Amino acid sequence: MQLLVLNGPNLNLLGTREPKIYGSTTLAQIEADCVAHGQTLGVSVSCAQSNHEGALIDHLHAARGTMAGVVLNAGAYTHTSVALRDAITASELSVVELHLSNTHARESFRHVSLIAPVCVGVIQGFGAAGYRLALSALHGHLNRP
Ligand code: CA2
Repeated sequence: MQLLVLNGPNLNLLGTREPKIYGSTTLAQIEADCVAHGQTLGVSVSCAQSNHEGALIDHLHAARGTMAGVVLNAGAYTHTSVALRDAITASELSVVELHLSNTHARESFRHVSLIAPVCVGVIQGFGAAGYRLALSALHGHLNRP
C-alpha cells in the first residue's frame, strides 16, 4: 500500500518562522517521520509539497490509481479552493485533512474548510504529531472490515 503526504503553500517554511503557531519541526523532519511511521504500519509513504494550487491538483490527479490514500495539509487553500475540493472528489481517493494548528481556535476565516466534506476525516491541533495520527487513521480507514 502506498500513501501520499501532500503539503500546500508556505509549509516549506516550517521550523523557520512562527514556531508558536506551527512548532519548530521542519518539513523535512516531518516527512522523514512520516516515512518512518509508514514502515511501522507496513506501508510506503511518499511526500510532496507545493506552493501552487494547480500543482497540488496535479499531485492529486497523479495519485489516483497509484496511491491508496492521501494525508493533505492544504494550508490556506483549505479555506478558499473549490478547485482543490473538486480534485479530491475527482481523484476518488481517501483523503485525510490535516492541520498543525487548531483552525477553530484562530481567525474566523480559518473556521471554514471547503475540503472537509469530501475528506474521510480531519485531524488538527496536534502539531507535527498530527501527521502520524493522520497516517494511522488513514491506514485504519483503508483496512476497515
Ligand atoms: O495549521 C495548519 O496546518 C494550516 O494548514 C497552516 C496554514 C494556514 O493557512 C491554515 O489555516 C492552517 C498556513 C501555513 C503557513 O506555514 C508557515 C510555516 C512557517 C512559517 C510561516 C508559515
